[in-house]
Amino acid sequence: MNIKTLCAITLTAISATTFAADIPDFQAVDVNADGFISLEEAKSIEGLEQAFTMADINKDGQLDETEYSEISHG
Ligand SMILES: [Ca+2]
Ligand SMILES: [Ca+2]
Repeated sequence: MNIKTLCAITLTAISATTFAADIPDFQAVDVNADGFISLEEAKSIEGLEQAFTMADINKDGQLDETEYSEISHG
């Protein structure tokens, strides 16, 4: 493993930890209370837009509570 790879892994770990600590409750992000977080709703949370695609496991373009908990609780 070279130093560049190590740095990238470390940075990813740090940002993931920081993000998990700051993430609000599902209900707080689901503004229209339809049980899903849309990309529009995700945009209001700093960092969530970037994590959105990765977190959307079933690729339906929305995050359900299970998918959201994956990023909010690690
Ligand atoms: Ca919603
Ligand atoms: Ca989804």
